[in-house]
Amino acid sequence: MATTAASMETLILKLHEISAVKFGSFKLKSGITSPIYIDLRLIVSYPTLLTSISETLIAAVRSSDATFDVVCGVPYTALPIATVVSVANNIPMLMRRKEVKAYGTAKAIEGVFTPNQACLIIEDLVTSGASVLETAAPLRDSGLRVSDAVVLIDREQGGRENLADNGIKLHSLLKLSEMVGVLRRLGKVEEETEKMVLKFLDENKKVSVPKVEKEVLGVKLGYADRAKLTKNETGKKLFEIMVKKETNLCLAADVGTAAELLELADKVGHEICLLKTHVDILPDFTPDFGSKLRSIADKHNFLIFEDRKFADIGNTVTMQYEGGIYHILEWADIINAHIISGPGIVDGLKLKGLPRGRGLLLLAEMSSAGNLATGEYTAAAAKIAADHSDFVIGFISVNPASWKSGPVNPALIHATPGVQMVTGGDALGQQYNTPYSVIHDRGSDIIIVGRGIIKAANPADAAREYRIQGWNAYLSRCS
Ligand code: S5P
Repeated sequence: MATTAASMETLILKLHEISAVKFGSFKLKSGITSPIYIDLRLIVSYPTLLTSISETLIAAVRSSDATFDVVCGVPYTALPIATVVSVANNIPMLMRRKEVKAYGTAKAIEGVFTPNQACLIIEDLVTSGASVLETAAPLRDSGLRVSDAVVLIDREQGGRENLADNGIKLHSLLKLSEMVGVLRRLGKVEEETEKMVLKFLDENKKVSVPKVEKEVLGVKLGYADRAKLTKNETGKKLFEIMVKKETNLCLAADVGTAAELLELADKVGHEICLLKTHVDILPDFTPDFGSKLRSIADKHNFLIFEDRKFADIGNTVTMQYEGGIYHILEWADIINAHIISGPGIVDGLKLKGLPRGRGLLLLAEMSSAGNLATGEYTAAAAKIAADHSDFVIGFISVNPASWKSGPVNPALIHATPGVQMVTGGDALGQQYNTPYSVIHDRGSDIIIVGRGIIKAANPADAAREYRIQGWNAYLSRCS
């Protein structure tokens, strides 16, 4: 069915007739007072109207370039609309559970789907776009692609832009101003009222995503809550250590010898949640290195992260992880991998690591100038992580707040290298940001600091300073 101006007018008139469009003074969910209120919950009582809204919505999406395999309505008002769309067009539907606590678990989405299917979100009304994002987040966490949302009414208050920032294109049937214009033309509202609504819209063009909804999206969830969402035992333990020791500092222990490394680990162990090694730079490595480091880690309660940056095919990395002279699997709680070779690398590492309760970080971004881990590559890392959330505990990332694929499952952790007290870089392309900017502005969780600590006159004092700065940045992000 093509959407004609006449059919839109009929729809608007009908909505007005059933009092789904009200004029007066209304307090909205976002806190602002509006001279117009739209209540589309009523449409369940008017099956013909519900059918015609559903037909019009699907026609609008079909005339665009959007493609999708399944639909999902934003609970609750859009659920009947999505159901009618699904039944009338034989498109499978998914349901998002609204309970916040179920978020991030397999039960967050009801229905049958396969990873990488595209899901069209259906919504009745968009203001800030927060409700659509709340539904998009668990769909994406479950491995679905979400790039389009269709809505009956766009209140023109920043929703389109907020969704675009999160990689979702908004298809709207009606803009609020157009709707009021039609009602005015047909004599249903006074000129005065129309002016008031237009003035209100002009003054409230941008409604930011409200705080409470950011919390639902995981932006403001604390480490303690996120520990509860984590399926992987190492990921959970990491969050718990961070909370217990009040530290989000990872030491990059890039020192010259194993002896120095063990000494440093013991000196700064109480300040850190994680100690990162490059075991292949240690000339005095011996087979008991792992157990020695392990006992220091147990003494100070930190985890060990071997920054091996696996990059080969699945079969090869299983051998590199377990064998050779380093036997990384034996002593490292956490390892990391590039995704250049595709998801098979995760399957390979998981084969060995998961039975031992280990965790994997994916390199989604890098800190060095001119690196190629950007855009689509970063989005692919997010997708692989969502598909393997039993073993992948998070990412090496640089600016997760800017990811076009939107917020990831809050169970996943972000660890960011390239951190010093002042911005800058080294002579070989490393780029530094401050602890505050990494944790507060860029939405990361862990600062990875190497030379900022190990080259300091007193590494233990420097580690303490980084810990305090990193933790305060986290606290200010939460408040
Ligand atoms: O993109 C990256 C990824 C990593 S893991 N950029 C990095 O710098 N790293 C590692 O973080 C790097 O190998 C080094 O061990 C540490 C940064 O050290 P710093 O001395 O520059 O703080």
